Amino acid sequence: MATLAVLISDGAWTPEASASNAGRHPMLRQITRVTTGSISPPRVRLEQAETIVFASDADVLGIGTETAGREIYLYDNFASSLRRLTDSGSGESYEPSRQTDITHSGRPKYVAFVSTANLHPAVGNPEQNPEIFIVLTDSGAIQQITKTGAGIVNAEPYSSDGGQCLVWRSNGDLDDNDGSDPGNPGTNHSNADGSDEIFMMRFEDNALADRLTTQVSDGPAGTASSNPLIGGYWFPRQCRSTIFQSDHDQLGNGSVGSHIYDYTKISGVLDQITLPGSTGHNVNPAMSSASNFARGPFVVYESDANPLGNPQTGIEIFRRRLFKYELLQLTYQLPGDSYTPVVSDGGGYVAFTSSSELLDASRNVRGGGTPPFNADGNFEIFRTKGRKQIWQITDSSGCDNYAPSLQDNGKTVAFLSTCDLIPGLNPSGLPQIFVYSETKSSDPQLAACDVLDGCCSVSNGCYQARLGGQVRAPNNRTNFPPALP
Ligand SMILES: [Ca+2]
Ligand SMILES: [Ca+2]
Ligand SMILES: [Ca+2]
Ligand SMILES: [Ca+2]
Repeated sequence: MATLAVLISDGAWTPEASASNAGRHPMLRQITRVTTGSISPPRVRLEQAETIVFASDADVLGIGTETAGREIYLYDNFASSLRRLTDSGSGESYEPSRQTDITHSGRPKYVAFVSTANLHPAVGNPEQNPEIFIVLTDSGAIQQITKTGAGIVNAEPYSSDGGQCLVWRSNGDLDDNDGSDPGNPGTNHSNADGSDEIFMMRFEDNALADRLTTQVSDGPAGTASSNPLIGGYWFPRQCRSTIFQSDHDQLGNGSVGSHIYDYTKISGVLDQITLPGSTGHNVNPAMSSASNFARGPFVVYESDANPLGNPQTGIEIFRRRLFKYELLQLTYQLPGDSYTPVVSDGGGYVAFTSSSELLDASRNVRGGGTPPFNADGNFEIFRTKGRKQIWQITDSSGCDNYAPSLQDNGKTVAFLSTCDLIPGLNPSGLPQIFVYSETKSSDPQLAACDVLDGCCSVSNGCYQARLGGQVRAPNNRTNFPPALP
């Protein structure tokens, strides 16, 4: 049972605790109530967090609505309505990216995903292998991006904020960039060996019809590059930087393990985000855009390496500022591990899941309770701001909170939880999607926030995040020299 329920019955939220979040009005909402099946990590739309996309085979739309395979769903975070975007027949659809934003884009909003179905017969997928598709969320029209044969696996699609580019992983041989575009010179890589590589595709027109695909990683058979992302500066919201992880030493500098790389579209150059020549398991990158003040972009990732010379503490979260060579260690605790970070534009907020005790008990903690705050070491959702502040967004035991997704201003965090965070609404402990958000006092959703509807707030007595100081690593920041040539 979630500790939150205990706190409610104890009446532990004091006016003092409420005042600690002056100007912030947190709400915690449960947006699914499935009774069977599974749900994939949610993906929050970046600018306004209007929508949350996920895949599921569960009874998302009510009892009896479970599906044979996974399908893609879109939740309207303002209207609190949910709709299914795919109908995959004998196949299934999964791994959706977030809905694209349209600021400065001229392109329609879409959601990229993987499907083994034959969703666009004019192109066709008779082999029913995993292909990349996009669904235009206003019209419902579906486009098939890849057309590959049996045995080819296309996976992990991720769209740039404005939808101009898509990156994904594939063991296919998909590059068609002849180098004639000086702003996108490409790499001349090919993939006859069928290893897992990262491909970056740019839509050349707003109708999303003309495409140019570049293979940005290059490893031999048996190696894998994965977890691609694409983004970069806010303006012009193009696809400058493709980030990915690889277990192949892409630059031949003696790196061992898994490392994170940055491909620059306008130059065709590959850089290494993690320390060149080092050993470690550096994975699960996420990337922000720059802030409006050109602070960033930032890449966050999890690592068991020890790049700052701290005592080895397991898997911790790091933040690397592109172009500045600045590395920050965001978590540090001997017990427990931290995973799957996501970062706001400008790098201010980072959310992640952790089994550690991360609030410094020697400093003032707002929001009630006494340390330790995660003595049972289950996975809780945390959010940091800079190097000083940390929120423990969930407080639970005997269940897990994981797979956070972050709005680009850092104010909305969607995540999966098997906990009964809103008392009585997840009695069977299935993975459900929850949304933590901070709103204005005038937000009508805050006024309507009712526990029976799946909404907890400070004012209805059901929710308060804890805000405290971070446990700091002895060394938590450094500037590396530019990557070796
Ligand atoms: Ca196919
Ligand atoms: Ca290859
Ligand atoms: Ca640790
Ligand atoms: Ca706990």
